[in-house]
Amino acid sequence: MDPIVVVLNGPNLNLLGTREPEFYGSETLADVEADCRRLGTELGLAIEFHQSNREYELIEWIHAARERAAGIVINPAAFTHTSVAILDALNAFEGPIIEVHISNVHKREPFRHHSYVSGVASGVIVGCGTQGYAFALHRIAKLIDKPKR
Ligand code: CA2
Repeated sequence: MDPIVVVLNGPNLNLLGTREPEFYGSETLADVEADCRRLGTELGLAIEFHQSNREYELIEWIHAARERAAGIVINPAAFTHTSVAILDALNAFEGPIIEVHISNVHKREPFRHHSYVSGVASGVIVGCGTQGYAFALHRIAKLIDKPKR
């Protein structure tokens, strides 16, 4: 069976492709999911893709990943900048974690420059548009071939 990679998306990312194309481009989250699934098949990864506007739901998916997933790709969206709870949940996950931001958060408001998640991530991909998810899956595929973090 292919190793499972859980791709998690935080609040408001369900609106992708509907507003603010200057930051987030024109792809919808359904397009991103389809791209991840296509690439997952190529890389031999079973993709589980989720989005929620609720912090607890993201935390529960991270907990569930402990039992069954080889890696996590996460765009925590605004929770990146606020959530110690998501950091704590990710700290309990033993496999590689790649943090993705579609926009270049470092070119934006100062409050977006700090991430609670980066300290636990194996890698961070910022400002590469929705292509960042593909980069993250390639990186996870490489990391799980080798001894973990
Ligand atoms: O650049 C990213 O991927 C972010 O994680 C996106 C978050 C933002 O709070 C982070 O600072 C950076 C916002 C996601 C909201 O996405 C929308 C997309 C289209 C329209 C409205 C919101």
